[in-house]
Amino acid sequence: MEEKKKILYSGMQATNALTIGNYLGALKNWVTLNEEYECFFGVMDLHSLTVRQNPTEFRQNARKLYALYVAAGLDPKKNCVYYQSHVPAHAQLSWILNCFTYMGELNRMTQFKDKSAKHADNINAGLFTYPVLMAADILLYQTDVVPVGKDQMQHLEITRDIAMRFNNIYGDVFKIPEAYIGKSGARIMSLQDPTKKMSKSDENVNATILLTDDTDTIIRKFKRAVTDSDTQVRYDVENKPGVSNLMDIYSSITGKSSDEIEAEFDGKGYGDFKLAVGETVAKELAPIQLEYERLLKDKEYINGCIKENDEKAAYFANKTLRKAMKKVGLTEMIR
Ligand code: ATP
Ligand code: LTN
Repeated sequence: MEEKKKILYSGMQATNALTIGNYLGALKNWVTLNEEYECFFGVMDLHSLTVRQNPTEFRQNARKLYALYVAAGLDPKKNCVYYQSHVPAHAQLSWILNCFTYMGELNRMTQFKDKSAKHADNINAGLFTYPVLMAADILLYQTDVVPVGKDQMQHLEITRDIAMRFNNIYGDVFKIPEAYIGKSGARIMSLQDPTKKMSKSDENVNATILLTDDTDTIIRKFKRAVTDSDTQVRYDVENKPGVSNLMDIYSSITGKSSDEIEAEFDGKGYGDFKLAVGETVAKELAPIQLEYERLLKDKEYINGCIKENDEKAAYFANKTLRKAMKKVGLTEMIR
């Protein structure tokens, strides 16, 4: 008998355009996992509301994120690629789980502290309960594994704590999810300040490579990338963070080790190296960009995929939601 595939869940917020950090650190890995697991990938638009959005741009960004997921290789016929806000069970379970989460736990979340400092004029309750919604996302699908970056580990821990607390009272309602740490786990740094992570909300356009940047822009940005006064291509995060970051980027795409990269550019200057990194990234992104542009125009296909997968997600999510509602003693609807 064929073994049942394990369930994988992940997603990204639909804010701003994606960078190669999002791609190399998350999306590219998801693509490699989608044969092995039964996958759910959400456009996390409810989470984006924790920061004030321009409604028109926000709607477009969500659509673009969906198209990028698909263009990068998440086949919506094989994976459930859907919109979080289209499945009301997320908000419903989130409310229930809020009542099983302590203020003290949420107060410890570093992302909450960071984001409150960054958006001091809008420290809303959604920002505070963000991890509870994330817990609902994951738990609704009886998820086995969640590929997340280091920055999200704390949120996965709280998800596990909430699930165990609930299960201890009501029996096995939720599967306890595990983190999936990717093989490379590359953390891509800013091209302008290689001690800071590359972030899609960075205001300096030269700090990030967007997935939608054209070849000339990509090569120009790499040329301007901050390095050091040395000339040797050598991996040394401490003393040569800029060069090491470029090596990480190059390695994530080519699969070459740092020794191989050092040998390849031995005796050559930073100019040659930066050009090679730029060309490699541009070549990797070109087919994705082509497919992305095509998909954005093919409204009918994308709409069909969204509808189909929203329904599929809702079917699974509602099963868990109904179970949780029954366990806590909410009265079932009369049909
Ligand atoms: P923002 O700047 O809006 O906070 P972000 O660029 O940091 O966003 P997130 O939406 O927080 O991105 O993350 C989406 C996914 O991309 C997560 O899985 C995260 O771990 C991954 N990711 C984000 N930035 C990087 C990076 N620089 N290197 C590797 N992975 C990254
Ligand atoms: N918080 C995550 C996005 C996110 C997510 C999730 C990731 C929301 N819900 C569930 C994995 C599983 C982020 O900002 N990267």
